[in-house]
Amino acid sequence: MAARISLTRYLVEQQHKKDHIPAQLRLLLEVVARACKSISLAVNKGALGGVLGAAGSENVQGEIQKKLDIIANEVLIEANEWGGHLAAMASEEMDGIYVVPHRYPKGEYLLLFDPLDGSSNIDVNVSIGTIFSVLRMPDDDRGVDEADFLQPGRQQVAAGYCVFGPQTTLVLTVGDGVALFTLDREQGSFVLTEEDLRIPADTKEFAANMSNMRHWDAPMTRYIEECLAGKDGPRGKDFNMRWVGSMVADVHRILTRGGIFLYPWDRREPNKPGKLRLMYEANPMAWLVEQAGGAATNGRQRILDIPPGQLHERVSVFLGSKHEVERVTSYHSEL
Ligand code: AHM
Ligand code: MG
Repeated sequence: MAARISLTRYLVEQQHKKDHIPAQLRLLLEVVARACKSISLAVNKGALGGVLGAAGSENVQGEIQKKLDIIANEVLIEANEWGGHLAAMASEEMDGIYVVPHRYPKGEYLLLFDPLDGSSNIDVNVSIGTIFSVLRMPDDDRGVDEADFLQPGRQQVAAGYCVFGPQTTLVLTVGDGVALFTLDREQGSFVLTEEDLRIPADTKEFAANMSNMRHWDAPMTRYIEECLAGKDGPRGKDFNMRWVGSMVADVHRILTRGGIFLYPWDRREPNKPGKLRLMYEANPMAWLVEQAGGAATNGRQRILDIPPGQLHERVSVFLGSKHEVERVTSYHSEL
């Protein structure tokens, strides 16, 4: 029987292979994985752990926070603040950045996360997850501030997510392909179960919240209408639709069997470029998808090239199978 490869062993081997995972980054990723294990346990307890329902507060974006949003945020902060690998953290659930307190050693990395993605699915027992992104502190010796985080996604040094579904799976890239680890609950460790995930360039499956269709712009409407026209339409093939409503779960399906995920701008809030967040959701997912041979754009440009203007910036997202993302992106440039 082949030896089981733990997350630690995978990271050590990556370090030897490429020398691009410094010890601090390896520690950081192991701590994030450990935090994901704790969140997974809380998620699994559900009503028995008193973790379901609303927390009675709103985040900086005016969204109602669930108890698990706050629990997951605290777990990630407490796990990561003392290890000496981080300078600061930023989260979808916090207004500003969280600078590592002076009593702890300061590291050279920045961690960003959506602690609990798919909040609307928590109470209905549907897959949810944690998304994370790691940047390096820019080279200078002043204190850390929000501007240090405003780096384009192509500068990420690690990105990943953990899905809490029928299995708990951690999906990770450090810039050398995408690896998938499954949580062995008895052993309490993440075990490598798939290496080098690849997204097929073509697909017949799309993921979009179709209830928003009447609010979309012309390129998005055209793309979906052509998919819906099926075999008799311009695409000449029937499309299937899947929409979980948790980006982690929808992207996980795409990394597993292909597909395209679309969350476009819509005219109800014309000044908002999209619903999803660039730094906590779009960037890490875009890098994972690119590392698996797919593509990710905002309809006009590669997501990883967008210079962020602010921490909680929103963005339109088109990602997944390369030929489909290229198609919907080309429709935007024809406007
Ligand atoms: P969240 O991070 O607060 O859970 O919001 C992000 C989620 C994504 O996971 C998902 O793709 C999207 O919001 C679904 O939103 P909607 O149901 O409004 O279409
Ligand atoms: Mg989210």
